[in-house]
Amino acid sequence: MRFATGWLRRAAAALLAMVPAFGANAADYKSEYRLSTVLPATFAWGAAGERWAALVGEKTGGRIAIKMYPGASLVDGDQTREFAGLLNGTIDMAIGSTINWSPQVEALNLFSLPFLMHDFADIDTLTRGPVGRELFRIVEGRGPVPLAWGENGFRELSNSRRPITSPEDMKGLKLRVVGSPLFIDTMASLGAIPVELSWSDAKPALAERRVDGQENPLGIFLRANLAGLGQTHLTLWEYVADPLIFAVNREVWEGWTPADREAVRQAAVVAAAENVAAARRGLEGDQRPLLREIEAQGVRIVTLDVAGKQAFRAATRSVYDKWAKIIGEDLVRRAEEAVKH
Ligand code: X2X
Repeated sequence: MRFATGWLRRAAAALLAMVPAFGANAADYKSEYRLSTVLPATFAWGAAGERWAALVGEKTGGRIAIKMYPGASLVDGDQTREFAGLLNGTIDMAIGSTINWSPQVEALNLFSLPFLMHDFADIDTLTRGPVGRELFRIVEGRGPVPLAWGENGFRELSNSRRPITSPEDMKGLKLRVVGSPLFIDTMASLGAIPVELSWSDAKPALAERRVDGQENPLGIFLRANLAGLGQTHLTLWEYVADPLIFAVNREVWEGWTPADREAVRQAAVVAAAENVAAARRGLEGDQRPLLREIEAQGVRIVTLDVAGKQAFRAATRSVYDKWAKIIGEDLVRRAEEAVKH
């Protein structure tokens, strides 16, 4: 450019340096960025956190040093406040469950609509397609920068009392749930008594038989040894699944150079893809070897077929309809269309 010579160019550079997005300077980086997860590295979720941190360290030559805080410890273990922490800067980065964030981001209740998704392919269709992009726009509109979808998994039902094959079997069972009031509605519609507890409170409550049952992905059921806490009946019903979101606090993000942001994003994409694979390990195909491991812990497994699930679907239909309105009917209809078999 003809005029952009000498003092003019220097003045422009000085001006740009005053704008934080352009002036991000590695010298101003924090010595530690705090990454929140609910589960520790012995679970696929926490392992994903460690992996994300390690990859970011590698890709940024150690400029961005991340420390993982499992147990949602940055918000005193109250996982439903994790999103708020990510907004107000108590948390710099998180791998958060859509369930735990849904009290603040109502659209994320989508994945908790009973029996919306049937299989892993359905989860992928939603997270990797236009619905997932719309949800990221919604999260981003609230502040945090979402980077990639990970996975906790389909949530299966366990209890210490009896095999559950129909909604009648759930009558009067005290079931631990977390997060959104949607779970309270769902369990109540099935005749159970929902009890809201964070994960850290759930295990002692199960051990002391203050609650009869819970729902969680099978990898968690196995590795947390819930069978050892008396959870010896398991029903495979795939009623909801919770994808995880890799995200960064907005101010933290804007404080990084564009190259470092790109490094963090790429690291999230790699760690998230590995996380999805790890969350599904042993649960794909006909054999599903993880089920044998669970049975070896002394657990009796009931597998519901399509007809078996139908009674649960019918019993929870009014909850589905009520929450479709809260989530946004348009988004729900688009999701339904995308996973139609
Ligand atoms: O608390 C749970 O059940 C867990 C670990 O699965 C979540 O954070 C949603």
